[in-house]
Amino acid sequence: MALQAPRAGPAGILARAVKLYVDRGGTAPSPRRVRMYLAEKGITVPHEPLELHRENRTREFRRRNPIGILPVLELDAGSCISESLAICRYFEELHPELAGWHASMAARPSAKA
Ligand SMILES: N[C@@H](CCC(=O)N[C@@H](CS)C(=O)NCC(=O)O)C(=O)O
Repeated sequence: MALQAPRAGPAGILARAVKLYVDRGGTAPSPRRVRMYLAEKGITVPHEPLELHRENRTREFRRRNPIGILPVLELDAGSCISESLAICRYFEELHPELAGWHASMAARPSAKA
């Protein structure tokens, strides 16, 4: 599923996810957590793969995340969200209707840990 028109997101902010910065190899655990979450929800976001330990440490990338780690979600409003759980929660609030964390009450606590 491609992301639809923006709606009121977390904190009532209208913003659309435009790009998810991940590691090029796809093996880093935190970016993988977000990719797995999005796959389970059926949400598609354009990915920008970066070479881990190099491209994520550039001055340009640190404008998106001052501590220079992945994943980072860039929004069309120009702001960025770092921290894999915060990114998952952003999508969860935008798309609670899609199966994911809400699919199983029993699984929910471990998914959010
Ligand atoms: N708590 C953060 C951890 C992020 C993190 O440690 N990212 C690693 C990859 S798993 C990273 O970008 N390392 C790059 C570096 O150290 O240069 C999250 O969940 O997003």
